[in-house]
This record gives sequence, structure tokens and C-alpha cells, in this order.
Amino acid sequence: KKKADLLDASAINRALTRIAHEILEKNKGGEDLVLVGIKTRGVPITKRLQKKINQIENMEVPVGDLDITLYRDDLDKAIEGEDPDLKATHISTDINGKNVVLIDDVLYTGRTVRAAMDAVMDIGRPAQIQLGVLVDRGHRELPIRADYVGKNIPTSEKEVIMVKLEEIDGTTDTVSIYEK
Ligand code: 3GP
Ligand code: 5GP
Ligand code: MG
Repeated sequence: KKKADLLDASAINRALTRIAHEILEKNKGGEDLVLVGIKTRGVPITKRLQKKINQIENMEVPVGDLDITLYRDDLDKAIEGEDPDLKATHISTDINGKNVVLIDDVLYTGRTVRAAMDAVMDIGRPAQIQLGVLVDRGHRELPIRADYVGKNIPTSEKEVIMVKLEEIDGTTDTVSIYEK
């Protein structure tokens, strides 16, 4: 049951524009950057940030993606019981000495990001790993925080955040909150 729309397409676009600037500011430009999207919706967000950075700095930063899934089909049980599992890695660029920015749509317990950091460490020795998310909904179970946040949305355990992106959902971009 939908409770409210929280971000419309232009609000999402503005948040991503801000994050692109923040990433460039923190990393003193795009030279040492590698952006890594966490599937599914972290991937189009990553491509949008790559495009914005291109528009700002006139350079193409390398991007990659990670596919991290939960063991079980049932999301609730999976979150309580088991850790996320790395399914696939597509990072063709050399990440040694680079500032790797992980990108996801929603940050919740932090377990997905922990698995993503493991996967990155397995393929190289980055200078830094940073994290950017469109939404931080709280409820962390690990000492993980995002460097770049589109919007902090405090939620209860019974609420879920719905992220719709044109590239995946075929509809206009929206972020809304639902009661389970
Ligand atoms: P994503 O692959 O784009 O991140 O986890 C599979 C999908 O289910 C996710 O899409 C996410 O958007 C959606 N989802 C909605 N609520 C939850 C939740 O509470 N936990 C997880 N893991 N995914 C959720
Ligand atoms: P975590 O591992 O931090 O618990 O969850 C992060 C992953 O689960 C993200 O990839 C995110 O897509 C998904 N997720 C967790 N909670 C939500 C939510 O409320 N809404 C959406 N859309 N995704 C969620
Ligand atoms: Mg996600």
C-alpha cells in the first residue's frame, strides 16, 4: 500500500547532479575514479553519474558493476537469516590505486555493501572505497555509512522504499514509500 511519493523525476535528477559534483569535489576531479554500480538499479544510477561527470569535467570515468543477491527468494527471511552472495563481477578497468565509488539505489542493513567491498578487494587494491546511494532508509546492522546520499528517508521495518527508474521499469523516475 503506497503511503507517499518522496522524490519525482526532477528531484532525483537534481540529487544525482549534486552527487556528481560532490564526488568530483571529494576526489579532486575524475582522474582516479572508478564507479561501480550494484545491480539492478545501482547500474543505471552509475551510468547517469558517469554522464553527469562527463558533462561537468569533459571526461569519461570508467564504470563497472557487481551482481549481489540474497540466498533466498523471500526478502524478509533473507535479510534476517543469511548474508548476500556475489553472483557476478564486471569490472574491466584496473582498480589498483583508484578511488572506487560503489553506487546503489537503497542502503538498508549494509550487508549488500559489505559483500560488494569484499568483491572489490578480491580483484584489486583500491586506494579508497566510497559509497553513494540514492536513498538511505536507515536500520544498519553493520558499521557502514554512505559518503553521498540523495535523500535520507527514515523508515520503520514495516515500510519499504520503491525506486522506479526509466531504464529498468520503463516508467518515469520516482521514489515512494510503501507499507508492507
Ligand atoms: P534492485 O536490484 O534494483 O536493488 O532486492 C531485489 C529488489 O527488490 C531490489 O532491486 C529492490 O529494489 C527491491 N526491494 C524492495 N524492498 C526490498 C528490501 O527490503 N530488501 C531488498 N533486498 N530488496 C528490496
Ligand atoms: P542492505 O544490504 O543494505 O540491507 O540492502 C541493500 C540492498 O537491498 C539494495 O541493493 C537495495 O536495493 C535493497 N533494499 C533494501 N531495502 C530496500 C527498500 O526498502 N527498497 C528498495 N527499493 N530496495 C531495498
Ligand atoms: Mg539495489
